[in-house]
Amino acid sequence: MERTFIAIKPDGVQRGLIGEIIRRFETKGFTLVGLKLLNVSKELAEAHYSVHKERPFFPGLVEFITSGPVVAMVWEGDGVIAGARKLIGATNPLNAEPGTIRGDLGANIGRNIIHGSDAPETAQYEIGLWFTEAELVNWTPTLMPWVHE
Ligand code: IDP
Ligand code: MG
Repeated sequence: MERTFIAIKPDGVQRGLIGEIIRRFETKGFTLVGLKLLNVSKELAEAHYSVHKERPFFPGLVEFITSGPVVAMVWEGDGVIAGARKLIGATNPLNAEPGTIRGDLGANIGRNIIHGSDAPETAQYEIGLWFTEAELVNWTPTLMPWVHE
């Protein structure tokens, strides 16, 4: 089963969107296997966004992600990496389709509410960066036969 790393950024937490966002992943049929609320250190933020370290928005991005609590999650499911990106929508909420999290809930690229891994290698790196193995729960929801044939 595929796993992906999802984070509700400080704007999503401050705006009271935690429940709304988790609901969308749950009702889609993905399985929550890791969850924690934390203040992100500068080191973790820089490691998480290391691919963007040469970009002009990098310092502001690190400052933003460390500015308040973040909800870090791991979700599991068939095709969950690409599927979560679909639920999340385009990076700029102004271009994100209605029906997506960013399309429905966001209005600015610097406040786009949520992060999702963009590929299998990224998901593996990010899950290992944010969670220990002991923090991840292996379980199968009893409703699974009604989600997957
Ligand atoms: P993604 O979050 O959709 O994968 P990335 O291109 O990986 O988008 O960028 C990572 C994050 O960096 C974005 O979610 C957003 O918070 C921030 N970001 C990206 N481009 C810009 C920009 O042009 N201005 C400000 N922030 C940006
Ligand atoms: Mg990205």
